[in-house]
Amino acid sequence: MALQAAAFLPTAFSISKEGKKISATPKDSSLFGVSLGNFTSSSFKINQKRLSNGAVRAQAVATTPSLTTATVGGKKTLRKGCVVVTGASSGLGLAAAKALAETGKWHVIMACRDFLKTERGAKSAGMAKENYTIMHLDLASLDSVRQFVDNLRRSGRPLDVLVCNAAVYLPTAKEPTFTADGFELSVGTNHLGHFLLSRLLLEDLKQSDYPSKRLIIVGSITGNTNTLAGNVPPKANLGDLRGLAGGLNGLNSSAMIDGAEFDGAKAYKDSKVCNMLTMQEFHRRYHEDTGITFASLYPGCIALTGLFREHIPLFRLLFPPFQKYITKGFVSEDDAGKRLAQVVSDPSLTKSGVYWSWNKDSASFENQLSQEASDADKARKVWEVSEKLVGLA
Ligand code: LMG
Ligand code: NDP
Ligand code: PMR
Repeated sequence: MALQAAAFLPTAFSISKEGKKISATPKDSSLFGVSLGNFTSSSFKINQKRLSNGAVRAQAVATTPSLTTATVGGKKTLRKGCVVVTGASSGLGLAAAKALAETGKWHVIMACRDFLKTERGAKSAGMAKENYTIMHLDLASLDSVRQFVDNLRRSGRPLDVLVCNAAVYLPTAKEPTFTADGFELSVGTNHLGHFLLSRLLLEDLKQSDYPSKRLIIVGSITGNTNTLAGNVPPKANLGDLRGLAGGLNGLNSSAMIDGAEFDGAKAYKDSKVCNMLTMQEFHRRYHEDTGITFASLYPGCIALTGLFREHIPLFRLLFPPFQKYITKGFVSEDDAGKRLAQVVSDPSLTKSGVYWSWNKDSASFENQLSQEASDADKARKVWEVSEKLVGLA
């Protein structure tokens, strides 16, 4: 379905709030099908740059957000946005894929390790065939991550938004298990697999001409020790990263980031801290130059997803009512999916470096991360050690 340029208008404007550059390749003096003649010159600066391929790229920097007189350029239409969602076979990822597909403005690449499960999920969510593509990705294998990136490039689809959503949680495991590359499975999948994926796909995001390019990494309250939930033992703590630096292999190094004894629940929470630190490090390194929005979020407690499949049956029985009636932090998959979809495409959520949460009325707000999850020095170290582990440095 064609996308009307009007859909992008608020995006273009709110970008200006961040002083962010947006780019387009206008054939005439229009920006995404909107005649530039409608903008007052005081509010837009157009810098024309000649690119290496000879094309002219206009960088429009809006300086005021209140351009209400702009009109849509009649017949002009735009392509759909293309979003990759990892772990879209169930839970939050599937619900977000559904919410995005339903808008008709997005083509969702469902990046999953289980094709049939994903296909069934998409069907039962009522997703129309033309709105999604399933592509194989096993985050517990760096080869698979590289293969996925190749396949995506070969598909010829642009990449406008990447959502790092997949995760495993192994709270009852007594012993660590490992990825194909020998990393403890939860940090290996949730953090290192996504780290390589997002580093490689940054290039593709840079090349996209979409008005609001985003890289989203799903975080969680349980990794934040400035909250009650983050204080339920075992608490997240990356320590001095000695286990991560040793490769998390459980042989000549600990399977835990902090070098301590294996604890599956802690490994998950640690992985979420890495996710939130990585988002901020991306922001510091690349936001200004690329205009890409980097964001993380806590979508609420989606107590009925597959995330808890490894937990004891009693937990799975009590956890949903506990969250619904006691903490009141419960959110349905559908509602959580809409929240993630907002972070993907809502024109008002273009601010970069933010950890989004939602209040009781389901309104989004910029949340505060814990001290460790916002420690810039630790973020840099996690980045540098992770680079080595995934073969980027
Ligand atoms: C650890 O166990 C593991 O050791 C570790 O390996 C790892 O798996 C980790 O984070 C994962 O879990 C931790 C956990 C096990 O223990 C704790 O969290 C310690 C406290 C446990 C105490 C549980 C019971 C009391 C709950 C009180 C909550 C405070 C509010 C008061 C409420 C009073 C309620 C009567 O714990 C569990 O697995 C238990 C799971 C926790 C869910 C709590 C459920 C409790 C409440 C049940 C209420 C249900 C419904 C009410 C709805 C009404 C419906 C009309
Ligand atoms: P689900 O278990 O429903 O979804 C997790 C997804 O990750 C599944 O699609 C799963 O695929 C996929 N996955 C796991 N391992 C791999 C792998 N090696 N390669 C590719 N995909 C993989 O859980 P949720 O929807 O709850 O979790 C989604 C995100 O939300 C996670 O990042 C989680 O940390 C976060 N979150 C969840 C909360 C909650 O309350 N549920 C709260 C806060 C954050 P498969 O189907 O093949 O197993
Ligand atoms: Mg928690 C406001 C209170 C709150 C919220 C929002 C969550 C979210 N939890 C809260 C409170 C509590 N939890 C309390 C008081 C307890 C002690 C009974 C408690 C326990 C608890 C356990 C055992 N909670 C858990 C577990 C898990 O195994 C889950 C976990 O830690 O996964 C890593 C979990 C969660 N609580 C949450 C959320 C969102 C989770 C799981 C999902 C996640 O972080 O991704």
